[in-house]
Amino acid sequence: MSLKLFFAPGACSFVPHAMLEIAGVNFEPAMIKLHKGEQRTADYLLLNPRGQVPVLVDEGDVITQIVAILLHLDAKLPQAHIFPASGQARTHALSMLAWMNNTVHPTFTHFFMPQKFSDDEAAQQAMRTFAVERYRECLQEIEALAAKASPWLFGEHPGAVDAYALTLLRWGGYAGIDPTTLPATWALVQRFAALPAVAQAVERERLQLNVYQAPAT
Ligand SMILES: N[C@@H](CCC(=O)N[C@@H](CS)C(=O)NCC(=O)O)C(=O)O
Repeated sequence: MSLKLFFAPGACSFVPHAMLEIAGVNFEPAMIKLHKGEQRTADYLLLNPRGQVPVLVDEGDVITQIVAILLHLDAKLPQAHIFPASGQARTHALSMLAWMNNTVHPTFTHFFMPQKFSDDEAAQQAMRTFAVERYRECLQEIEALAAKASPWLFGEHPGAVDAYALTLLRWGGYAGIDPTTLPATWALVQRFAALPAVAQAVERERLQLNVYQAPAT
């Protein structure tokens, strides 16, 4: 098996990164430094013309988009329990993953990279302010789910949705949202990060879980 994952520290690529570690398979981690623009080098654009992580290369086949990568890995590595195997739990886990990827994630992008949506500085500032409030609402929705975790968001195995919850809660810190104000998610995320396999991905990405900085008084 030849698997290579292109990831960036702290980015959404953490989700497949953590899942590959949980699966316990050999894979080649390839770090892309987004702040250095490595996603826009000619070589990387040949791989993914959209200039984004994650990219999974499986036996030479290039796969982009988190949802597709995770479904591919889930079929290939059932021992990882990336999603519940069947039934309602699987359906609802996929529904939550889709929402995280198509709504929560882009809401953060409107805060973090407003320049992708407008070249008007005043509009960018307004967008950031608006997006933070929408993002807070999204995290509160995840918090309601985390409050019912037993013990993970979708059952007995830690899965992709737990990993995405970690990434999204962590990003909230950059948006000025204190993760400890979302106690069920914060507890879940800390538990997830402490799993020995996940800790490998956290270590490789040098992730600090709580990046929130209280405003100076
Ligand atoms: N819909 C894509 C989103 C990927 C994405 O937004 N990746 C971000 C990191 S979280 C990225 O590579 N950003 C770099 C850039 O846009 O320059 C997916 O599901 O894979």
